[in-house]
Amino acid sequence: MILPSLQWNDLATQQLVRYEAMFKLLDDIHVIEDIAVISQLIATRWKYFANVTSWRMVIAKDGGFQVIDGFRGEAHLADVQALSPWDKHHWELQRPRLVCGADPLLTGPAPPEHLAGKSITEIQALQFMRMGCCIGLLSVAARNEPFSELDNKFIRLFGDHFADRISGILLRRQALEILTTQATYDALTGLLNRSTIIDRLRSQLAVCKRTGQPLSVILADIDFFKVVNDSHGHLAGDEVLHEVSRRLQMHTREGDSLGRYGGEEFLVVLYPCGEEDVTKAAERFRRAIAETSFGIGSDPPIDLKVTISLGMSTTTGRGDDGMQALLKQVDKALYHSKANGRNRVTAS
Ligand code: GH3
Ligand code: MG
Ligand code: MG
Repeated sequence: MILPSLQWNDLATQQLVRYEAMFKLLDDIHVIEDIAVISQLIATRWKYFANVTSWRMVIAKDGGFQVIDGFRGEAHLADVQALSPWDKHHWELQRPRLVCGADPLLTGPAPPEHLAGKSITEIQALQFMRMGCCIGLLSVAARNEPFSELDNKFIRLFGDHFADRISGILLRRQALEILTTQATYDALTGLLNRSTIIDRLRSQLAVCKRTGQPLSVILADIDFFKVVNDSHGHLAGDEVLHEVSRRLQMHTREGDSLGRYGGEEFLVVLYPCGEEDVTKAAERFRRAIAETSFGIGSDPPIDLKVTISLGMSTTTGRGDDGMQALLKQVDKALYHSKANGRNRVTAS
């Protein structure tokens, strides 16, 4: 009579230890945001609560997939655009599948190399479905003996959390990237937006003050832009803005910054760049717009002559003159270009 109760106790204790190992790992991965670190922890500790020797987790990511392979206590991560035949087959199957080593029904694609081999007895492929879509696929291999009932429970429970954790991190990253892009770039032109180009100017000015190397700014404004809107409509105006931006960007040196400063105004921050070089750059910008006419719209495209007026200013960072003073100067120079006939460059 004593023996069965002892066996029961042993089993219960063993089960408890395995549960604790799993929940400890769940706790640990819950506070980590780095997918590589999470994967490494899992690769080291999965064996403490289930007979899983090697595994692969596939998660949808940015139109492709993140593939995490675990074997011999190591995790390996890769981003792929297309799934391997095994993963594709099971991703699309959308129902769990158990493949036994000696399974006469073992048809279909071969498993990944690290999930195969003589001592592997079974492979489970589990899909994780959310709102009717597959978000993840877990393939796990058992060595020496088949998965027990308890293994199956642990694998499903843990795999579910694992898939949610990784896809949650990927989704948050994606959302953050979108927000950062929206906060940095102007939606119409794709150039840096006003606040970002001003931030760039502020930080470059700080470097200029430290090094004493000259910094220059160019302010460009499209001439008679209101007429474009009034004569051809706002959409045509938007197309002109887009094309002006593209041409200015093409002629902006790497390391310099170009942003949409206002409606039809553009600010270029050039560093390091002295008076001689900024004059050449401003002329380059002016010609890039004025020398080739714009084909706007289609059916048929309207041929538009577009010009810009520019102001430029250079500082060596000496004295107390800050960013506002520099912006004021360059604005004044632009005003002179406008007053003196437009389609020209003026230095302050
Ligand atoms: P000037 O040569 O003196 O600069 O004349 P202008 O007509 O270019 O200048 P004004 O300030 O009178 O008009 C600027 C116009 O730019 C008015 C405004 O509706 C237009 N604008 C500003 N932002 C946008 C935009 O995002 N899209 C379009 N289509 N037009 C815009
Ligand atoms: Mg204008
Ligand atoms: Mg303007």
